Amino acid sequence: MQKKVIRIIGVPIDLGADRRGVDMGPSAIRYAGLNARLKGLGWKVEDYGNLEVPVPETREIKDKRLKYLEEIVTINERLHLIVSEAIKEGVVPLILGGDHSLGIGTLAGLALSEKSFGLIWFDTHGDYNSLDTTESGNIHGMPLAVANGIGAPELTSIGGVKKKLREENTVIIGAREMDPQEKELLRKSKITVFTMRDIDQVGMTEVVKQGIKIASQGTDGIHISFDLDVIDPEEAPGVGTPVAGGITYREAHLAMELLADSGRISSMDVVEVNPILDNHNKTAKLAVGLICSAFGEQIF
Ligand code: 4U7
Ligand code: MN
Ligand code: MN
Ligand code: MN
Repeated sequence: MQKKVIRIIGVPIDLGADRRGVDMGPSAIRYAGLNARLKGLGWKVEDYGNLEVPVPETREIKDKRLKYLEEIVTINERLHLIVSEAIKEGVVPLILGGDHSLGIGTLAGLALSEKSFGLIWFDTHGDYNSLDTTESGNIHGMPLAVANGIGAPELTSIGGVKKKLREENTVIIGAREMDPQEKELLRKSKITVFTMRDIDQVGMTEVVKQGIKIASQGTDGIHISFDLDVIDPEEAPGVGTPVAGGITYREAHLAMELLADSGRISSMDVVEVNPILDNHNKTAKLAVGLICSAFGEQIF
């Protein structure tokens, strides 16, 4: 990987998760020393600061199937322009969440570029709910579907009506909890899903190698969307939606190290860190470690 510029963009949003504290994620991750560590790796770090995001107490839920839709549209409209500008300038956007609804803006921003990107989505969840399949109405459970053109038109049209991802170059890693109808919807797509069972059976190395291969075919780079809840809650207690049986600390690092070796990382989202549920910023520190592994830190 050529060492150049990383642009950090904080998105302190928890509207997509219906208020769970993940709005404090960007602060917690910066507090854990992100900028200095990246500089230590030889990157030039431009911190864009945080986007302005309203707090839920000042807003009302208008549609229970799409909570805080208007606000989430506004934020992602802004985010997609910032991400697309970064790509145009040849800098690496690193988006700190915040809940995963910001993935809508990131992917829309990447899709505006003339380059094409594969996508590796590390998550416990499929994030593939539509407004017909969602049981919660929380938009952070929808970004992958939205990027694939499925969902509320207000969301799918951010950055234009075309699809924002290439299904055949899209991979989910670490899945272990999906809603029944969400599963059906995802099975109809060409997205590749590596579940926890796959990781148990063949190992993280094999899963990530296959993932990189799939995300690389015919693309110019790979976007990583990393939901910290993919990691086991023992190691990452500070997440919006903890679910037992996740990947280990080392499996997570190994995945980032293999991706760094591929030299193909174009951009990254790090989402769902919840400092309220965390244990002395453990999860934010882990997030910083993983970002550093993805951007070239080596053990030896
Ligand atoms: B995350 C859920 F019902 N599927 O839609 C939903 F289980 O970004 C969870 O991956 C979504 O953390 C989790 O609300 C969204 C639920
Ligand atoms: Mn997610
Ligand atoms: Mn998740
Ligand atoms: Mn859940």
